[in-house]
Amino acid sequence: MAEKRKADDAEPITAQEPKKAKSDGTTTQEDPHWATPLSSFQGFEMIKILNDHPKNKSVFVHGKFRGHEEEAVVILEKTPFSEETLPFALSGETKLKVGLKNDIYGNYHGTPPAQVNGIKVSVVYPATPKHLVKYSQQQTYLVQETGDDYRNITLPFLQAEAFRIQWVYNILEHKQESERIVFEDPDKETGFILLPDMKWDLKQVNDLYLIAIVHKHGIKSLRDLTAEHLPLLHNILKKGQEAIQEKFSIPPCKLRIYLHYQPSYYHLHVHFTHLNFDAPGTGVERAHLLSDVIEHLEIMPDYYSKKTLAFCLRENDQLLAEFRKAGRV
Ligand code: GTA
Repeated sequence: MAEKRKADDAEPITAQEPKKAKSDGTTTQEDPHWATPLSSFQGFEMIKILNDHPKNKSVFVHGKFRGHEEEAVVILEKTPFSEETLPFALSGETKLKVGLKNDIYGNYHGTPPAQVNGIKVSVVYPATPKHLVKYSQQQTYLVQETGDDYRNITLPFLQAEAFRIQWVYNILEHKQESERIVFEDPDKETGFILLPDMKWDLKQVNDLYLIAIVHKHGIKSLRDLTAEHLPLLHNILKKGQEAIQEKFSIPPCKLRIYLHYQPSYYHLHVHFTHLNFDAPGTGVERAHLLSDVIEHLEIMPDYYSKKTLAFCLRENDQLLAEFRKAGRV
């Protein structure tokens, strides 16, 4: 019998005991049906397009699998070209259908061979109502959160409503994605794991996206950082840059290294993206460069408990309702 997850994804963000998970991704009879990796979209029934980004060539779809009650969010994204795959695209195997031919100008519809025709697929299954809100197109509003707003409005809300971070514990305990780890410093205070972000398919370095997840538990976000965390932050910056240079030959001057505020997952992590890649969440209302964070804490040890931080909230975001209730938006 399939295990039914709570409709609400909420889980306390502190002091939770990580649940057990298998390291090899295999499943057993007792596992819920959704624990098995998908091999196709057989039986998928689309309910709604939640969001659509023609510029990024991605679409966010809400759906279900026939015969199962859990809902899913599927993200489909066309992948960039790379130097390695271009020879396959520009070969006799790519069939061309002429759309327009005028003097020296031509437009065609091309059907390239399978190896260059892949799409990136991300699936959240079972998806909760909070995931549907997160991936839906909505009006956004800029909020100016003071230190007091954080303590009085945001923090109590987070403690009750944050997204599950079981996936983070699975990585830190080498129960999942261990084969993908690029670098690990196991120190309990200053250590971290650097690995490819879920959004990167590792096919080409021009959209490189890695995350460094700290080993230390209990640092929820930028707001919790003080000068006490400077050794941790310096360590992530230095060793993260070195590891990326060594493994992907990308120098520090080609990396954008930042934290999100607000993040979606309240266990401290740092994003490393290629400077040429316009990754989601790099706008001034969300991304905080790690080098700036370090400098702010060096100048003022409790900077982030005092600083007013701006971020966007979406119309259906419960936190926006809390800010409205408090007359802060
Ligand atoms: N390796 O299991 C995981 C995993 N999960 C569950 C999340 N991440 C994971 N990485 C690994 N394994 O960059 C990654 C996320 C994200 C980071 C958490 O951890 O990909 P954050 O806490 O600051 O949260 O970072 P963030 O950035 O909001 O999360 P997310 O999911 O990236 O959403 C941000 C927005 O980006 C979304 O609202 C959506 O508009 C867009 N987006 C999300 N996923 C995709 C996608 N696959 N393709 C395109 N756009 C996307």
